[in-house]
Amino acid sequence: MCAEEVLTRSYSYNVTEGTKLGIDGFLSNNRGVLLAFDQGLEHGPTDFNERNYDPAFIMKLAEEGGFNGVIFQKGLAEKYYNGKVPLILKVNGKTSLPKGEPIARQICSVKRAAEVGAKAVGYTIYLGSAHEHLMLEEFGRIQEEAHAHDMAAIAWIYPRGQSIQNDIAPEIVAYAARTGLEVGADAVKIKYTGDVETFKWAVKCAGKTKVFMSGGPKARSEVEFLRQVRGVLDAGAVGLAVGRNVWQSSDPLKIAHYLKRLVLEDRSVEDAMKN
Ligand code: FBP
Repeated sequence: MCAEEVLTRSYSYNVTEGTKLGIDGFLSNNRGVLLAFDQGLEHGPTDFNERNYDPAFIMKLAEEGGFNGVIFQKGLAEKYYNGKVPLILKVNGKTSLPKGEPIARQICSVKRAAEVGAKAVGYTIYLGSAHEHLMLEEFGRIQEEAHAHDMAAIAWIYPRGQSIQNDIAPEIVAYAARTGLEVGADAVKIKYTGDVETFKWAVKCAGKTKVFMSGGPKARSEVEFLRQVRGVLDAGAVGLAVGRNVWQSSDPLKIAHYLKRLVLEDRSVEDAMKN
C-alpha cells in the first residue's frame, strides 16, 4: 500500500465514517437531548436531594425520559450503567474545592471508556485559563484515541479564569464554539449567550462541529428554561446537555417530555407544554 493510500484510508476512517457515526448515535433527525450527571464530582452533593443523588434513579430517568444519551464519570458508569441509553463518559474532571485558575486533567483512559460501553468521550476545556494549553493538548490526544476506538469526542468548552470577564459574552461564546471546531470536537457543549442572533454566530463559527447548549443552574421557571432551549434551536444548535434543570425538578419526566417535544419534534414552547 502506498503512503497516499494509507493517508486516504485513515482520513476516511477517522473523519468521514468514525466521526460521523459516532456523534450521530446521539441524535435523531439531527437533534439530541443529553442527560448530564457528572455534577457529583464537579459541584459535590450540594446539588442533590434524597432522590436525585442516586445514579440508579438517573439511569432510569434517562431511559424512561427517552434521552439521546447519558453522561457519567467512570465510577458511576462502572457501577450503574445498564446499556439502555447511549453513554458519554467524561474522561476529565475536577472538584470545586481548589481555588485559582481552573484545570481538569484526564482521569479515565479512552480504552476504559470503551470497555464500560461508552460511544463518546466528554472532556472539559477551560478556555482562557492559565492552564488551557494543558487541556488543549490532552484533548488533542484523546480525540485521536476516541476516533481510533470509533467513538465521538465531545468538548465542554467553558471560558473561565482571571482573563474571562463575562463567560457568556457573544464574542467569547463564539470563540468557544470555534475552538471546538479547531481542535476536532465532533460536538461542542457551550453556554447560551442569551439571545438568538448572537448565538447564531457561535453556531456558524462551530462549522461542522455540532453545538449543544449547556443546561446551567435551575432556571426561575420551566417556561424560562424552555425559552432558552427554543432560542438555541432557532440559532441552529442541535440540542442540549442538561442536568439540574431536569433532575432537580419535582417532576423530571414531565420536563423530559417537554424537551422531547421542543427539541426532537421542533415544537414551540407553548405547544411543547400542552397537556
Ligand atoms: P447542568 O445542566 O446541571 O448545568 O449540567 C451541565 C454541566 O456541563 C455538567 O456536565 C457539569 O457538571 C456542569 O454543567 C458544570 O457546571 P459549572 O458551570 O458549574 O462548572
